[in-house]
Amino acid sequence: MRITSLIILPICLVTGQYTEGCNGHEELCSRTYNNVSYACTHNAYSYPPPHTLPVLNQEKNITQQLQDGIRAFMLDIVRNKPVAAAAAENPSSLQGIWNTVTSWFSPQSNSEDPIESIHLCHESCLLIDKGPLIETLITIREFMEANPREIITLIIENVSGFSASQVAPSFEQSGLSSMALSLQPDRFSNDSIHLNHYLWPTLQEMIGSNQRLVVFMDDKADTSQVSYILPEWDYVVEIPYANIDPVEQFPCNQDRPRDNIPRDLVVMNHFTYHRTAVAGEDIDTPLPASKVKEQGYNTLDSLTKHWQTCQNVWHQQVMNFITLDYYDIGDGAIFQLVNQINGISS
Ligand SMILES: *[C@@H]1O[C@H](CO)[C@@H](O)[C@H](O)[C@H]1NC(C)=O
Ligand SMILES: *[C@@H]1O[C@H](CO)[C@@H](O)[C@H](O)[C@H]1NC(C)=O
Ligand SMILES: *[C@@H]1O[C@H](CO)[C@@H](O)[C@H](O)[C@H]1NC(C)=O
Ligand SMILES: CC(=O)N[C@H]1CO[C@H](CO)[C@@H](O)[C@@H]1O
Repeated sequence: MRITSLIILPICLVTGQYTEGCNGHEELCSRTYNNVSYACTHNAYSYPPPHTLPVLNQEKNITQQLQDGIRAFMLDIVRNKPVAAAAAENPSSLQGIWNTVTSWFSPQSNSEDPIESIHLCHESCLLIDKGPLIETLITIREFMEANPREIITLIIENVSGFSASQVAPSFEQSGLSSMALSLQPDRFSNDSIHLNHYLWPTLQEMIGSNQRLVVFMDDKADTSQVSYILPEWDYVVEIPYANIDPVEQFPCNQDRPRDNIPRDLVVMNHFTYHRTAVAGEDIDTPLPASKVKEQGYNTLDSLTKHWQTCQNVWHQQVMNFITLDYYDIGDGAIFQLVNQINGISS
């Protein structure tokens, strides 16, 4: 008897909290990947510490985000570059001066190793540096292994312009690449509306084949080199993200790419920036959590209003990635909206 309980304990530890349905709901199993809405965090890695600088977009770490139900993550990858190289960049612009100053204080790696040099940072690695991308990928891999019925999406902003081949080793060594979806040439189909229309698998198919991770990258994706790093703008459009507080009505127009051709998936950005003029230049910083709360941006009311407007603009196309700063503010409204979009009652 004692032995039985000793054996059960470790099994319990590795068993995840999400054990039924597809992304937690039976109703979603037969839906295609692009016909589902997912809760998404903007700059998912930008959580404390540091606590006080105006660079944060989240309060919770990635583990907590996963446990709370976030299923899509926007991640910025930046070269953690040697001091001299950083200082030599754009020396005359305000951004260049900023880069130079920050580079003096930034703990820099001289490594050219792709795994060591690709960090999760916001523009510069001084103010916020969440370490090598691979560390966060390992966190995600551990969650996905413990929760084998969950579908996760990564939207990577390639700030430093890494090649897909440079990014791939982090995925391979974290163990995530084996779970990443590659697209099959015979599943492309031309509808007259969407560019590159793909017959996405259902969530159940993704779970069955254990291809449960979808990776998009905004720049330099090259599927002939790395099949699972998908070019974001072939399949995804984003509505405007540069919304300056105070926002009366969040916009829904197609912002990126600006070709007015719909894609299979839509990012509904719903976060704001605080704008300060410094020496004639506008500096936009994420709105602090206290302000997000005060302005009610993350309430169900604000989110629903925005979503309804977008539904009209997008002729009922599903808003796939509901993207927030400080998703934990708003009493879980992001999850309520996602469930509503997905037609889940509770
Ligand atoms: C999306 O899912 C809903 C609910 O199952 C279904 O009615 C609708 O036809 C699906 N749309 C597409 C484009 O597959
Ligand atoms: C993430 O945050 C939670 C609290 O929200 C904490 O318990 C946990 O230790 C943190 N994990 C890591 C890896 O820092
Ligand atoms: C879709 O359109 C592209 C370009 O117009 C064409 O090359 C391709 O063969 C078409 N695919 C199908 C399945 O008809
Ligand atoms: C969104 C973003 O920062 N994209 C950058 C990716 O890398 C290229 C090449 O360096 C830049 O031109 C883009 O601005």
